[in-house]
Amino acid sequence: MRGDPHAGGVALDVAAEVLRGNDAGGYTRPSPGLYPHQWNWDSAFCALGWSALDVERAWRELELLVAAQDAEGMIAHIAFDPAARTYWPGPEWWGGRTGRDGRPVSAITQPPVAATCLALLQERHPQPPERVRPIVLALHRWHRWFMTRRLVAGEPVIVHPWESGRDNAPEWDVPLSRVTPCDEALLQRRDTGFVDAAQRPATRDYRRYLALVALMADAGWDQRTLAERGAFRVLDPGFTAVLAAACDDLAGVAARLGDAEVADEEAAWSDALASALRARLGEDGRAGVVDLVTGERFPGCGAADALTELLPGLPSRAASAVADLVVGGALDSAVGVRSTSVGSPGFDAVNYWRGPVWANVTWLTALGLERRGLTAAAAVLRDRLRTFAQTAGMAEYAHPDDGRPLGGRDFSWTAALLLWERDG
Ligand code: 9WN
Repeated sequence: MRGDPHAGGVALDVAAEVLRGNDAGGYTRPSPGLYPHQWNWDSAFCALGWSALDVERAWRELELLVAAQDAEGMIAHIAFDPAARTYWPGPEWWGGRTGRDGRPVSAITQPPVAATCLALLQERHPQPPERVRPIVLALHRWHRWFMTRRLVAGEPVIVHPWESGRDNAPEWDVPLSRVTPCDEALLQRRDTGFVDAAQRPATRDYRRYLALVALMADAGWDQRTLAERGAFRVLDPGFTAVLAAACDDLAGVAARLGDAEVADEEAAWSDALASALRARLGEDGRAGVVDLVTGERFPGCGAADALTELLPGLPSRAASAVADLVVGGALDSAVGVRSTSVGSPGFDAVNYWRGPVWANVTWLTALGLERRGLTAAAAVLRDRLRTFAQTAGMAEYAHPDDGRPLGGRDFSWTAALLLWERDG
C-alpha cells in the first residue's frame, strides 16, 4: 500500500476482503471479535461500501438496519446477535427491548446517518420504489422519534455518550463527571482483550457509562424524562447537523418516490433543526457542545465542529471557517480530520475519540464541504482518506501525527468508505 498515492490495487483488495470477512450474512460486524453485533451508523457506512462489490448486499444492509427498529420508532445503537460472546455490555443491560425482527436491541441510539447513505446509494444504484419505500418509511418514523421525544431548544438531546458515536470525546468529561460511578466489580470489559487499554476509554468512564444505563432503567427508559431531566443531557452540533442533513436527504428521496407528505414533513424538520443550530453559531462556524444541566459550553474543538459542515443552509462564512479548521487549522492532520484538537482539554493523540483520526468523520466532513460548494477542501480530505489507508490500513482509527494504526483492525467502515470513494 505504501507508496501508492491513490490507494488503488492492494488497498482496495484489502478493503473488499475486510468487508467480506466481517459479513454476518446481511449485516456487517464493525470489527472481528471487538464488535460482533450490528451497529447503527456503522451499517449505514457499510451499505455504501458493499455497493462497490455487490449492490444487492448493499441494500440488504439497510433493510436489516431498519428491521431492528423498536416499537417506539427508535433504531438502536446496537442490534445484538445473542450468540456472540465477545462484547460487553450485552443485551441484558437494556431492559429486554427487541426490534421489529425480534433481535434484542439497546435502548439508546446513534448519529442518524442512514438517510444520507440511503440517498447516496439510491442516486448511484437506484432500486425500484417498492424496495426503497419501506426503508424510507422506517427512517421517517425514526426521525419523528427524534423530533417528538428528544428535542430540547430545537435540537436533539444526547442522553448517553455512546449516542454521539464518539464515546469518550472530551466534550462528555464534565457532564459525565456528575454521574456517580458504578462499582468497578460490575465491569466485565472485553474490549481491552482486543485493543491496548491506552487506546480505549478509561475504567472511570466505563463505570459511569454503566451507571448511566442503570439510571435510564430507573427512569423506565422514558425518553422525554431523560431528555428533560436526565443526569446526562448534551447538545452536540455534530449530531444536530447529521440529523438535519438526514431529514433533508430523506425529503429528497421521498419526493422522488412521489411521497409528498413524507417529503414535506422531513423538509420542515430539516429547516427547523438547521435554524435552531444556526441561531447559536459563532462567526467561526462553531456552535460548541452544550451541557444542558449547567448551560456550559465545552471550551475545546473537535469532530462536532467539523461535522457542522453537514448542516443544510450553513451560512457561507461559517462553512468556510469550518473548512479552514479541517484543512490547515486546529483539526488538520495528514490522514484526515482530528477527533479532538491538540489544545483541547482532555486531548490524547492515541486514545480513541480524544485525538486520533477516524475515517467516517473525515468522509462526512468531506461530504459537507462538497455540498457547501467547497470542493477544493473536500478533495483534500478525500485524498487524506486514502493516505489514512496507506499508513493505517483498515484500522479503526489512526494517530493524527504519524498516521499509524490504532484501535481495532479490519474495521468495516474504514474499508467501506474507501471502496465507496474509489467506486464513484
Ligand atoms: C459502543 C462500533 C462502535 C461505533 C462507535 C465507536 C465504538 C462502541 C464501543 O464502536 O463504540 O457503541 O463499545 O466502544 O465509538 O462510534 O459505532 O464500531
